[in-house]
Amino acid sequence: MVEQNKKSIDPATLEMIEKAAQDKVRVVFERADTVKACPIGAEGSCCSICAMGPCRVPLPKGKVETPEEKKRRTGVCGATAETIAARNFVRKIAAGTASHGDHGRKVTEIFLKVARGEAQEFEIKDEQKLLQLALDLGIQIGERSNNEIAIDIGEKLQQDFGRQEGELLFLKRAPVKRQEIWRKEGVAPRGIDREVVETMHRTHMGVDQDYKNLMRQGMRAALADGWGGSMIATELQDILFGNPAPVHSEINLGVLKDDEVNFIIHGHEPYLAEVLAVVTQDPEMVEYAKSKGAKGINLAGMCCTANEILMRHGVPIAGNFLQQELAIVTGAVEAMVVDVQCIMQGLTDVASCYHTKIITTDPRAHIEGATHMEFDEHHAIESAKAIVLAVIDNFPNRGKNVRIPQYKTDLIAGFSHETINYLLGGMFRASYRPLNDNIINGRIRGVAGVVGCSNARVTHDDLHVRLVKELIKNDVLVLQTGCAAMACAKAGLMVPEAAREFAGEGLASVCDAVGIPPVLHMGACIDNSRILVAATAMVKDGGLGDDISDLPVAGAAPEWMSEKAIAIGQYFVGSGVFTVFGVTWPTLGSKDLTDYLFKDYEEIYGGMWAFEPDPLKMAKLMIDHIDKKRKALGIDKARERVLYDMAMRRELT
Ligand code: XCC
Repeated sequence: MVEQNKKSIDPATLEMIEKAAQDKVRVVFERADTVKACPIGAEGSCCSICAMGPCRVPLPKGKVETPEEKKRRTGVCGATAETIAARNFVRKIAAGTASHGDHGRKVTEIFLKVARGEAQEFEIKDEQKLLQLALDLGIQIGERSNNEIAIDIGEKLQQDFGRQEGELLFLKRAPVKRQEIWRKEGVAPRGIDREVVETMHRTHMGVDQDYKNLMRQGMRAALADGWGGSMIATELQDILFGNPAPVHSEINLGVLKDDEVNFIIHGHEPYLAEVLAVVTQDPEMVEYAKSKGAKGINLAGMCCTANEILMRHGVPIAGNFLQQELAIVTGAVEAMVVDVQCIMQGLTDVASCYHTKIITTDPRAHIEGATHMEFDEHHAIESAKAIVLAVIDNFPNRGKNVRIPQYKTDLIAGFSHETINYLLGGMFRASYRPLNDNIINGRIRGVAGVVGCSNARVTHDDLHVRLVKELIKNDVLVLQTGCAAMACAKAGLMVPEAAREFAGEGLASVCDAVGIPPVLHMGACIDNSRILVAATAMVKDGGLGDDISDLPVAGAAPEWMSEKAIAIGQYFVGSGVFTVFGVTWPTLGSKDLTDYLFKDYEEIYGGMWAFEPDPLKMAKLMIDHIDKKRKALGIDKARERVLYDMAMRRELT
């Protein structure tokens, strides 16, 4: 149980937990106290895939197991702890890949509808990225219109979902050496859906019963996420809605307004949110809000939908995953409009204590007790307006029990791969050269991706912030997505001034020169694919080895909770990145499997998993790995450079 004052480091969150208690409203933090996590399930030792079980095969605590005892630790069918933990683990990967894959599929469908003129209220916003992608995919450009090119792109990428043979198209983007590893290991994904289906088949009772072979399929499914579903989603969203560029905004519950209609959009898929960003500014809608006594309409985001519209429109963020119910507890939210993923079912219960409406908008995600108003992309503006009107109509129902915590922080977001390229290299010679040079000369020690969720089993935001502060203090440039990015933004790490305040001298000097924060917001979790692209660009720029596994980089998800996080971690490991997770580790019930993922993987993939709940120890593991890679590259000495400070210069003259 997390102590009351240790539930979060965020003052806005703590204030609203207190208000929830006063209002006698049950929120996630309280449920986490009363619902105990199952220790056997947590270590992957419960098999529930057939009705002879569930069979529980936990690792005996406090004693060393004899080989005979280990042999007898099986389910009714004889499945070993290894097989059971591996099945559970790869099923998590399949669910994560399915979630990102289904997101990517829907983007592709909308992209095609737009190109075919069937969704006329959307248009292709980023021509440059469209043409670049056409070149990458070998699609003819010539005199053809953007829509004609887009149809070819959409149809070609759509085949990746149902492809039965061959390889996903974007695998070719990876360094050649990486592609060879995937082929040698037999883990190059064929089709996104095929890998998910095969994972489900192979984990059915009595199919694949060799944990290494199960993990091979798990790897193939995970790579189908990172280099498939997620990458397709990011690419096509950028083309359709615009490639993110640096944008200023604000974050935390303090972005809610006393005198305006507060409208929160929550979830992951950005189509409706894109339209809302425009429709809520519509003078007709603003007038309507005024007619109901409000001064205007205040759109704010939650979770990854928030990241999407932050990156492209600068829409402020109300908070991350664990703050979704707390936003309602303010009493100031007219509606929370949701799409898919990470939407707590507890929302409707909390909303019933205030005037807030929960509006579901996606046919795949209904919630009992919510109002369903389906978003129709064929009539995007009309259906968005219907939602906005319903939200405004709820403003007069706002009660007196309103308290908006007065905490919000400035941030700069919008660091897509292309933006980093321009910022580092300049408009006319965009490249990663300056980043590679600064890594080689030691000003930047390495690069870390710190991503993932918030989790009510640990102190909210605390692990993210402590880990990231430790990394930047040690000159590690940090790239972020998801709820992790929001935690660090709230802590003030995503403004350029943070470089001088928190970063080591080397990193701070580079940030000053380029004008960037030491912690870069790269978008939603689907946009972790941007980190793969950035890492590949570093390899291709030269001087840092010839594969992602040669780079002085590491990844972490210190407060992870979702199955998508496991899929993401696995595809980073499979792409050659050392990746550390906190909170809990879902294969601890099998030592053999855990050793395989933590140790043997390094031999096979050059990247491996680790588990470390303490953020400072986690930072140490990551920095040690970065230093190991620097040493292998022969650039470890560069860090011990002599700095000519003012006193030394005076001595010389
Ligand atoms: Fe969900 Fe993406 Fe996790 Fe946040 S970080 S809790 S998955 S919203 Ni993706």
